[in-house]
Amino acid sequence: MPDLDSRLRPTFDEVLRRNPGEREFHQAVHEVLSSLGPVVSKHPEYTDGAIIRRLCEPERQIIFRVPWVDDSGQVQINRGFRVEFNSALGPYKGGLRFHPSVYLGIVKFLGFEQIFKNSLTGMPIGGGKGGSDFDPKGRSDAEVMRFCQSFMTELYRHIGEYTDVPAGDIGVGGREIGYLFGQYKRITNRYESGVLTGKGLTWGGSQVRPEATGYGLVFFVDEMLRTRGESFDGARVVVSGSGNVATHAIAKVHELGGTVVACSDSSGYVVDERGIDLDLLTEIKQVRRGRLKEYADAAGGSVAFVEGGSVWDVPCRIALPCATQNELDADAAATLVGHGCTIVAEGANMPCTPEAVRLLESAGVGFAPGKAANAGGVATSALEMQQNASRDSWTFEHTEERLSQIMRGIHDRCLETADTYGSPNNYSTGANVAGFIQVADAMLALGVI
Ligand code: NDP
Ligand code: 2IT
Repeated sequence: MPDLDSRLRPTFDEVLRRNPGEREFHQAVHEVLSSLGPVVSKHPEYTDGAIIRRLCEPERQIIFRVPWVDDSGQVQINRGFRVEFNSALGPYKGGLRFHPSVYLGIVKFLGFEQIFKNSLTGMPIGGGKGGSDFDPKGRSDAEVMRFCQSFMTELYRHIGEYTDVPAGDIGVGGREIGYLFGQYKRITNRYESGVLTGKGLTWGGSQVRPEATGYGLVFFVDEMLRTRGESFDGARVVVSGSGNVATHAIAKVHELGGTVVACSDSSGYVVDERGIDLDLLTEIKQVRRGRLKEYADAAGGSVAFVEGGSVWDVPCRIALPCATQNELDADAAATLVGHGCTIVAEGANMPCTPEAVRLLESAGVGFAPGKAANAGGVATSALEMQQNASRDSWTFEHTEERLSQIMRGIHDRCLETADTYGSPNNYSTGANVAGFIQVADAMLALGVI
């Protein structure tokens, strides 16, 4: 990792010492600190008040056992997490991830990113994240329900509409939020809609929340294109993943005139030169919870499934990584550059390795970091909280317009801040600095807590 400003190095060393083995958390902290040198030069009060040191230490970390009984009567034990990272701007807010790779380092990296992302949205939400090493793949609905009920039986005491408001992430969608909300309601005897977001439309959910992260990502890229005098019209796009974020990103790219020619899952990728057929993809991945290979089997003809390959080998002008952390490394970045890619925007959280980001930026590729480009999901969660608090529900059109304005606002704020802090056109610097300053100022105002 390249060296940090000498005033920030001791803070990073402290993070390394206090959080041994949490590689992804170290990576996320380093990435933010690497932008803050010019900020501490301009604002010594942030170092004097130990703001950055405090930001790197979660306010609260909860780890718990999640026992449940599978369909064959066996007792299964998973580990549950909720890291309540920072509440200077509002109640902790961030998703829950159910994936076998989840451990404290993943939850902390996601919670840390969430602080700055949520700040960038301009909404009153702090940062948190949670999840479990539970693997929903191949589990029946009844097993997922029993797991969610057991998970909430511990989590309920830590959350609340004014305290901490979880939502979905990898492996957690509408089905899981339903089971979680049901158990919360039962235990507390409260219909507290604002305690979770990503709810169904008939029980307190918001229009556009399922679509929001993918749509928001594409609105952000549309704005990047506009600053270059370009548009999605005729653009060849590659998206990784085929879950919630990927699916809705594909839909919006197609609506704006681009063509997504490839997408992936953890087993491989498909190339469909006619453009990914969203109805087919949704039926296989979201409805049947099947594998992407079935897309190629069903589409037949010229559609290829490449088992175990890298989707970044497929030439494109715009690349949208929407699967998971560190999925796009320096080799993939070099391949993209070689193929003439001009924009990489992160729908996932931290999908590009630091080496990939350096390579892309030095090659002049427009790079949008996740904490800015994928903020549409949590921003629409905040709109869901707003609707719950006022017992109102807005139309699809109104909510999508709000999302679009928020994403275009984040885009402009990144560029203006990058300019002010001496890194014109650098979206990473803009996002880190703009996200940081708002939280830092609130922390200063609230005293040493
Ligand atoms: P889903 O569970 O709906 O989809 C995840 C997709 O990524 C699947 O296609 C999955 O493949 C693939 N994937 C997951 N883990 C891996 C892995 N280790 N290697 C390769 N592929 C993998 O999750 P989401 O779409 O909600 O989340 C995707 C990303 O977007 C995550 O980084 C998440 O943190 C981020 N994000 C999500 C938001 C939301 O609102 N949902 C908001 C902002 C960011 P398979 O089916 O084979 O597992
Ligand atoms: O990473 C993210 O921003 C999310 N998974 C969404 C969080 C939320 O609270 O909607």
